[in-house]
Amino acid sequence: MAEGQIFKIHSDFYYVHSGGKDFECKLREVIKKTKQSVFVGDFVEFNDGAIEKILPRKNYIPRPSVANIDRVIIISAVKEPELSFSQLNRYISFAKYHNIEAVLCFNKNDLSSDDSVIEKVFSIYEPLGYDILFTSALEGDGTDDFKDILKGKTSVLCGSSGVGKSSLINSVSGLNLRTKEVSDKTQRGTHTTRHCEIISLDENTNIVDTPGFSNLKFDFILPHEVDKLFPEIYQYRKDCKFQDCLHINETGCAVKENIKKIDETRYASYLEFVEEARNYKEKVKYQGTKTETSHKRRNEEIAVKISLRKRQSARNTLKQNIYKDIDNEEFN
Ligand SMILES: Nc1nc2c(ncn2[C@@H]2O[C@H](COP(=O)(O)OP(=O)(O)O)[C@@H](O)[C@H]2O)c(=O)[nH]1
Ligand SMILES: [Mg+2]
Ligand SMILES: [Zn+2]
Repeated sequence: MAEGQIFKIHSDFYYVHSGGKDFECKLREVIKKTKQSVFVGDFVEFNDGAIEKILPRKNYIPRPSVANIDRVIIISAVKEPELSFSQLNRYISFAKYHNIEAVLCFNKNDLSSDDSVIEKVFSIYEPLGYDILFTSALEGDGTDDFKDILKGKTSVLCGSSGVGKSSLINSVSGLNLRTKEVSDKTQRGTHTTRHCEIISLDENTNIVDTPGFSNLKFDFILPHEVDKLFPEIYQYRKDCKFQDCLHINETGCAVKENIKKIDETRYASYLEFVEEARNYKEKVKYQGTKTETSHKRRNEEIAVKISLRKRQSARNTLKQNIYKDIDNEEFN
Protein backbone atom coordinates (compact mmCIF):
# COMPACT_ATOMS: atom_id res chain seq x y z
CA MET A 1 0.00 0.00 0.00
CA ALA A 2 1.41 3.40 -1.00
CA GLU A 3 0.58 6.82 0.41
CA GLY A 4 0.15 9.93 -1.68
CA GLN A 5 -1.77 13.18 -2.19
CA ILE A 6 -4.56 13.82 -4.66
CA PHE A 7 -3.55 16.77 -6.84
CA LYS A 8 -6.34 16.69 -9.38
CA ILE A 9 -9.80 15.17 -9.73
CA HIS A 10 -11.39 14.67 -13.10
CA SER A 11 -14.82 13.02 -13.18
CA ASP A 12 -14.14 9.53 -11.78
CA PHE A 13 -10.37 9.79 -11.91
CA TYR A 14 -8.21 10.80 -9.02
CA TYR A 15 -4.63 11.81 -9.73
CA VAL A 16 -2.29 10.98 -6.90
CA HIS A 17 1.23 12.25 -6.38
CA SER A 18 3.46 9.84 -4.51
CA GLY A 19 7.22 9.46 -4.25
CA GLY A 20 7.91 11.85 -7.10
CA LYS A 21 5.50 10.07 -9.44
CA ASP A 22 1.90 10.60 -10.54
CA PHE A 23 -0.72 7.86 -10.51
CA GLU A 24 -4.18 7.74 -12.06
CA CYS A 25 -6.56 6.10 -9.60
CA LYS A 26 -10.18 5.22 -9.06
CA LEU A 27 -12.07 4.91 -5.81
CA ARG A 28 -12.60 1.50 -4.23
CA GLU A 29 -16.25 0.56 -3.84
CA VAL A 30 -15.94 0.64 -0.05
CA ILE A 31 -15.12 4.33 -0.14
CA LYS A 32 -17.93 5.10 -2.58
CA LYS A 33 -20.36 3.30 -0.27
CA THR A 34 -19.45 5.45 2.71
CA LYS A 35 -20.32 8.53 0.59
CA GLN A 36 -17.19 10.10 1.98
CA SER A 37 -16.20 13.30 0.20
CA VAL A 38 -12.86 13.17 -1.55
CA PHE A 39 -10.99 16.39 -2.20
CA VAL A 40 -7.98 17.67 -4.01
CA GLY A 41 -5.31 17.83 -1.30
CA ASP A 42 -6.48 14.67 0.48
CA PHE A 43 -3.77 12.26 1.53
CA VAL A 44 -4.74 8.72 0.60
CA GLU A 45 -3.62 5.12 0.72
CA PHE A 46 -3.76 3.47 -2.67
CA ASN A 47 -2.91 0.19 -4.29
CA ASP A 48 -2.95 -0.89 -7.92
CA GLY A 49 -4.74 2.23 -9.19
CA ALA A 50 -7.39 2.09 -6.48
CA ILE A 51 -7.75 4.45 -3.54
CA GLU A 52 -8.38 2.38 -0.40
CA LYS A 53 -8.47 4.97 2.31
CA ILE A 54 -8.75 8.74 2.78
CA LEU A 55 -6.49 9.85 5.61
CA PRO A 56 -7.72 12.37 8.20
CA ARG A 57 -7.71 16.00 7.05
CA LYS A 58 -5.88 18.81 8.76
CA ASN A 59 -8.40 21.30 7.38
CA TYR A 60 -10.39 22.04 4.28
CA ILE A 61 -12.14 24.80 2.38
CA PRO A 62 -15.46 24.06 0.68
CA ARG A 63 -16.64 25.55 -2.64
CA PRO A 64 -14.19 25.06 -4.31
CA SER A 65 -13.15 22.16 -2.14
CA VAL A 66 -9.53 21.61 -1.27
CA ALA A 67 -7.99 19.91 1.75
CA ASN A 68 -4.80 20.11 3.82
CA ILE A 69 -3.78 23.67 3.14
CA ASP A 70 -0.93 25.35 5.02
CA ARG A 71 -1.98 28.89 4.26
CA VAL A 72 -4.21 31.16 2.31
CA ILE A 73 -2.56 34.03 0.52
CA ILE A 74 -5.05 36.82 0.12
CA ILE A 75 -4.22 38.98 -2.87
CA SER A 76 -5.62 42.48 -3.20
CA ALA A 77 -4.66 45.24 -5.60
CA VAL A 78 -3.83 48.69 -4.22
CA LYS A 79 -5.53 50.08 -7.34
CA GLU A 80 -7.41 48.85 -10.41
CA PRO A 81 -9.54 47.44 -8.87
CA GLU A 82 -9.63 49.83 -5.91
CA LEU A 83 -8.59 48.25 -2.62
CA SER A 84 -11.67 46.93 -0.82
CA PHE A 85 -11.23 46.49 2.92
CA SER A 86 -14.63 44.86 3.07
CA GLN A 87 -13.57 42.16 0.60
CA LEU A 88 -10.24 41.76 2.36
CA ASN A 89 -11.90 41.29 5.76
CA ARG A 90 -14.20 38.76 4.19
CA TYR A 91 -11.31 36.59 3.01
CA ILE A 92 -9.47 37.05 6.30
CA SER A 93 -12.51 35.96 8.32
CA PHE A 94 -13.12 33.06 5.99
CA ALA A 95 -9.55 31.79 6.52
CA LYS A 96 -9.93 32.27 10.25
CA TYR A 97 -13.19 30.36 10.31
CA HIS A 98 -11.43 27.45 8.60
CA ASN A 99 -8.47 27.74 10.94
CA ILE A 100 -5.98 28.44 8.16
CA GLU A 101 -3.15 30.93 8.46
CA ALA A 102 -3.51 33.91 6.12
CA VAL A 103 -0.89 36.14 4.52
CA LEU A 104 -1.89 39.47 3.01
CA CYS A 105 -0.41 40.46 -0.31
CA PHE A 106 -1.07 43.86 -1.91
CA ASN A 107 -0.22 43.81 -5.59
CA LYS A 108 0.03 46.51 -8.29
CA ASN A 109 2.08 48.61 -5.93
CA ASP A 110 3.56 50.31 -9.03
CA LEU A 111 0.21 52.03 -9.61
CA SER A 112 0.17 53.88 -6.32
CA SER A 113 2.53 56.50 -5.01
CA ASP A 114 0.26 57.07 -2.06
CA ASP A 115 1.94 55.91 1.14
CA SER A 116 -1.22 56.41 3.16
CA VAL A 117 -2.60 53.12 1.78
CA ILE A 118 0.48 51.28 3.00
CA GLU A 119 0.28 52.96 6.39
CA LYS A 120 -3.39 52.18 6.76
CA VAL A 121 -2.85 48.53 5.86
CA PHE A 122 -0.02 48.17 8.39
CA SER A 123 -1.89 50.00 11.11
CA ILE A 124 -4.91 47.71 10.83
CA TYR A 125 -3.43 44.32 10.08
CA GLU A 126 0.00 44.26 11.67
CA PRO A 127 -1.41 44.37 15.23
CA LEU A 128 -3.63 41.44 14.26
CA GLY A 129 -0.50 39.44 13.53
CA TYR A 130 -0.66 39.14 9.76
CA ASP A 131 2.34 38.93 7.45
CA ILE A 132 1.99 41.74 4.95
CA LEU A 133 3.53 41.97 1.53
CA PHE A 134 3.49 44.68 -1.13
CA THR A 135 4.29 43.51 -4.64
CA SER A 136 4.29 44.48 -8.25
CA ALA A 137 4.03 41.49 -10.54
CA LEU A 138 4.55 43.91 -13.40
CA GLU A 139 7.84 45.40 -12.24
CA GLY A 140 9.03 42.49 -10.12
CA ASP A 141 9.04 44.42 -6.85
CA GLY A 142 8.49 42.22 -3.83
CA THR A 143 8.12 39.08 -5.92
CA ASP A 144 11.16 37.53 -4.21
CA ASP A 145 9.37 37.94 -0.89
CA PHE A 146 6.31 36.42 -2.47
CA LYS A 147 8.39 33.44 -3.54
CA ASP A 148 9.82 33.08 -0.02
CA ILE A 149 6.32 33.07 1.44
CA LEU A 150 5.35 30.16 -0.80
CA LYS A 151 8.41 28.08 -0.04
CA GLY A 152 7.89 24.69 1.59
CA LYS A 153 4.13 25.12 1.96
CA THR A 154 0.86 24.40 0.22
CA SER A 155 -0.81 27.74 -0.39
CA VAL A 156 -4.17 28.69 -1.76
CA LEU A 157 -4.29 32.04 -3.51
CA CYS A 158 -7.50 33.94 -3.23
CA GLY A 159 -8.63 37.40 -4.19
CA SER A 160 -11.02 39.08 -6.57
CA SER A 161 -10.65 38.77 -10.30
CA GLY A 162 -8.09 41.12 -11.84
CA VAL A 163 -5.93 41.73 -8.77
CA GLY A 164 -3.02 39.86 -10.35
CA LYS A 165 -3.09 36.32 -8.93
CA SER A 166 -2.12 34.66 -12.20
CA SER A 167 0.51 37.32 -12.91
CA LEU A 168 2.09 36.77 -9.49
CA ILE A 169 2.19 33.01 -9.93
CA ASN A 170 3.71 33.42 -13.37
CA SER A 171 6.33 35.81 -12.04
CA VAL A 172 7.70 33.26 -9.56
CA SER A 173 7.07 29.94 -11.27
CA GLY A 174 7.92 30.05 -14.93
CA LEU A 175 4.35 28.92 -15.53
CA ASN A 176 2.19 30.63 -18.05
CA LEU A 177 -1.23 30.98 -16.49
CA ARG A 178 -3.70 33.00 -18.45
CA THR A 179 -3.88 36.66 -17.49
CA LYS A 180 -6.46 39.20 -18.55
CA GLU A 181 -4.41 40.79 -21.30
CA VAL A 182 -3.99 37.66 -23.32
CA SER A 183 -6.20 37.72 -26.38
CA ASP A 184 -8.77 35.05 -27.08
CA LYS A 185 -6.77 33.58 -29.90
CA THR A 186 -3.71 32.75 -27.83
CA GLN A 187 -5.65 31.36 -24.89
CA ARG A 188 -5.81 27.92 -26.34
CA GLY A 189 -3.42 25.53 -24.70
CA THR A 190 -2.71 27.81 -21.77
CA HIS A 191 -3.97 27.10 -18.30
CA THR A 192 -7.51 28.00 -17.37
CA THR A 193 -8.92 27.27 -13.94
CA ARG A 194 -12.13 25.30 -13.73
CA HIS A 195 -11.35 22.91 -10.91
CA CYS A 196 -8.97 23.07 -8.02
CA GLU A 197 -5.61 21.68 -8.88
CA ILE A 198 -2.39 21.51 -6.93
CA ILE A 199 0.50 22.88 -8.92
CA SER A 200 3.86 21.76 -7.67
CA LEU A 201 6.61 24.39 -7.84
CA ASP A 202 9.12 22.04 -6.25
CA GLU A 203 8.88 18.87 -4.17
CA ASN A 204 7.77 20.79 -1.04
CA THR A 205 6.15 23.87 -2.51
CA ASN A 206 2.64 23.78 -3.90
CA ILE A 207 0.11 26.32 -4.94
CA VAL A 208 -3.53 25.52 -5.35
CA ASP A 209 -5.06 27.01 -8.40
CA THR A 210 -8.76 27.58 -7.73
CA PRO A 211 -11.57 28.94 -9.86
CA GLY A 212 -11.99 31.61 -7.18
CA PHE A 213 -14.13 32.12 -4.12
CA SER A 214 -16.80 34.37 -5.53
CA ASN A 215 -19.92 35.17 -3.52
CA LEU A 216 -18.41 34.29 -0.19
CA LYS A 217 -21.19 34.94 2.29
CA PHE A 218 -21.34 34.25 5.99
CA ASP A 219 -24.49 32.22 5.59
CA PHE A 220 -23.23 29.24 7.55
CA ILE A 221 -22.68 30.71 10.99
CA LEU A 222 -24.89 32.05 13.77
CA PRO A 223 -24.90 35.82 14.33
CA HIS A 224 -23.44 35.61 17.82
CA GLU A 225 -20.54 33.47 16.54
CA VAL A 226 -19.32 36.13 14.12
CA ASP A 227 -17.33 38.00 16.77
CA LYS A 228 -15.02 35.00 17.10
CA LEU A 229 -13.72 35.86 13.66
CA PHE A 230 -12.62 39.30 14.89
CA PRO A 231 -10.11 38.92 17.73
CA GLU A 232 -10.01 42.67 18.39
CA ILE A 233 -13.80 42.59 18.99
CA TYR A 234 -13.93 39.21 20.68
CA GLN A 235 -11.49 40.23 23.41
CA TYR A 236 -14.16 42.50 24.96
CA ARG A 237 -17.06 40.06 24.71
CA LYS A 238 -16.63 38.58 28.19
CA ASP A 239 -17.38 42.00 29.68
CA CYS A 240 -20.65 42.53 27.79
CA LYS A 241 -23.72 42.55 30.02
CA PHE A 242 -25.61 40.01 27.90
CA GLN A 243 -24.12 36.70 26.92
CA ASP A 244 -25.69 36.78 23.47
CA CYS A 245 -24.66 40.40 22.86
CA LEU A 246 -24.18 41.17 19.18
CA HIS A 247 -22.29 44.39 19.97
CA ILE A 248 -24.60 46.53 17.88
CA ASN A 249 -26.61 48.71 20.26
CA GLU A 250 -27.20 46.59 23.37
CA THR A 251 -26.88 48.16 26.79
CA GLY A 252 -23.75 47.33 28.72
CA CYS A 253 -21.85 46.30 25.58
CA ALA A 254 -18.11 46.31 26.29
CA VAL A 255 -17.31 46.31 22.58
CA LYS A 256 -19.23 49.55 22.04
CA GLU A 257 -17.52 51.03 25.09
CA ASN A 258 -14.17 50.33 23.43
CA ILE A 259 -15.28 51.08 19.88
CA LYS A 260 -12.67 53.82 19.39
CA LYS A 261 -9.93 51.21 19.69
CA ILE A 262 -11.42 49.13 16.87
CA ASP A 263 -10.78 50.06 13.26
CA GLU A 264 -13.93 51.40 11.55
CA THR A 265 -13.62 49.26 8.43
CA ARG A 266 -13.19 46.13 10.57
CA TYR A 267 -16.26 46.93 12.66
CA ALA A 268 -18.24 47.71 9.49
CA SER A 269 -17.29 44.28 8.13
CA TYR A 270 -18.30 42.68 11.42
CA LEU A 271 -21.77 44.26 11.13
CA GLU A 272 -22.04 43.20 7.52
CA PHE A 273 -21.28 39.55 8.37
CA VAL A 274 -23.67 39.56 11.35
CA GLU A 275 -26.39 40.70 8.97
CA GLU A 276 -25.61 37.86 6.58
CA ALA A 277 -25.58 35.38 9.45
CA ARG A 278 -28.97 36.73 10.55
CA ASN A 279 -30.43 36.19 7.12
CA TYR A 280 -29.29 32.61 7.31
CA LYS A 281 -30.88 32.09 10.70
CA GLU A 282 -34.15 33.51 9.37
CA LYS A 283 -34.01 31.34 6.30
CA VAL A 284 -33.61 28.19 8.38
CA LYS A 285 -36.47 29.19 10.67
CA TYR A 286 -38.68 29.94 7.68
CA GLN A 287 -38.03 26.52 6.12
CA GLY A 288 -39.47 24.94 9.26
CA THR A 289 -42.57 27.17 9.30
CA LYS A 290 -43.32 26.68 5.63
CA THR A 291 -43.44 22.91 6.03
CA GLU A 292 -45.80 23.29 8.94
CA THR A 293 -48.39 25.36 7.08
CA SER A 294 -48.36 23.28 3.92
CA HIS A 295 -49.12 20.16 5.90
CA LYS A 296 -51.72 21.71 8.17
CA ARG A 297 -54.55 21.47 5.68
CA ARG A 298 -54.12 17.73 5.27
CA ASN A 299 -53.73 16.47 8.77
CA GLU A 300 -53.17 18.57 11.80
CA GLU A 301 -51.48 15.88 13.83
CA ILE A 302 -49.02 14.66 11.20
CA ALA A 303 -48.28 18.22 10.28
CA VAL A 304 -46.95 19.10 13.67
CA LYS A 305 -44.80 16.01 13.79
CA ILE A 306 -43.34 16.62 10.36
CA SER A 307 -42.67 20.24 11.02
CA LEU A 308 -40.94 19.42 14.26
CA ARG A 309 -38.75 16.90 12.55
CA LYS A 310 -38.04 19.34 9.76
CA ARG A 311 -37.16 22.02 12.22
CA GLN A 312 -34.90 19.74 14.12
CA SER A 313 -33.13 18.73 10.94
CA ALA A 314 -32.86 22.36 9.92
CA ARG A 315 -31.31 23.07 13.29
CA ASN A 316 -28.97 20.15 12.91
CA THR A 317 -27.91 21.42 9.51
CA LEU A 318 -27.29 24.79 11.03
CA LYS A 319 -25.18 23.26 13.78
CA GLN A 320 -23.32 20.98 11.41
CA ASN A 321 -22.50 23.88 9.19
CA ILE A 322 -21.15 25.78 12.11
CA TYR A 323 -19.09 23.10 13.71
CA LYS A 324 -18.10 21.23 10.58
CA ASP A 325 -14.35 21.00 10.10
CA ILE A 326 -13.49 23.37 12.84
CA ASP A 327 -10.44 22.16 14.62
CA ASN A 328 -9.96 25.52 16.21
CA GLU A 329 -10.63 25.16 19.92
CA GLU A 330 -12.15 28.60 20.01
CA PHE A 331 -15.12 27.35 18.02
CA ASN A 332 -15.82 24.26 20.03
N1 LIG B 1 0.19 47.70 -13.13
C1 LIG B 1 0.14 46.42 -12.80
N2 LIG B 1 -0.70 45.57 -13.45
C2 LIG B 1 -0.73 44.28 -13.07
C3 LIG B 1 0.07 43.79 -12.01
N3 LIG B 1 -0.22 42.48 -11.84
C4 LIG B 1 -1.15 42.17 -12.77
N4 LIG B 1 -1.47 43.25 -13.51
C5 LIG B 1 -2.44 43.31 -14.61
O1 LIG B 1 -3.74 43.14 -14.06
C6 LIG B 1 -4.59 42.39 -14.94
C7 LIG B 1 -5.16 41.20 -14.21
O2 LIG B 1 -4.10 40.31 -13.86
P1 LIG B 1 -4.35 38.75 -13.62
O3 LIG B 1 -3.04 38.17 -13.25
O4 LIG B 1 -5.07 38.17 -14.79
O5 LIG B 1 -5.34 38.81 -12.37
P2 LIG B 1 -6.18 37.62 -11.70
O6 LIG B 1 -7.56 37.73 -12.26
O7 LIG B 1 -6.16 37.90 -10.24
O8 LIG B 1 -5.51 36.34 -12.03
C8 LIG B 1 -3.70 42.02 -16.12
O9 LIG B 1 -3.95 42.96 -17.14
C9 LIG B 1 -2.29 42.17 -15.59
O10 LIG B 1 -1.37 42.48 -16.60
C10 LIG B 1 0.95 44.71 -11.33
O11 LIG B 1 1.69 44.39 -10.39
N5 LIG B 1 0.93 46.01 -11.77
MG1 LIG C 1 -6.26 34.59 -12.97
ZN1 LIG D 1 -21.34 43.48 23.29
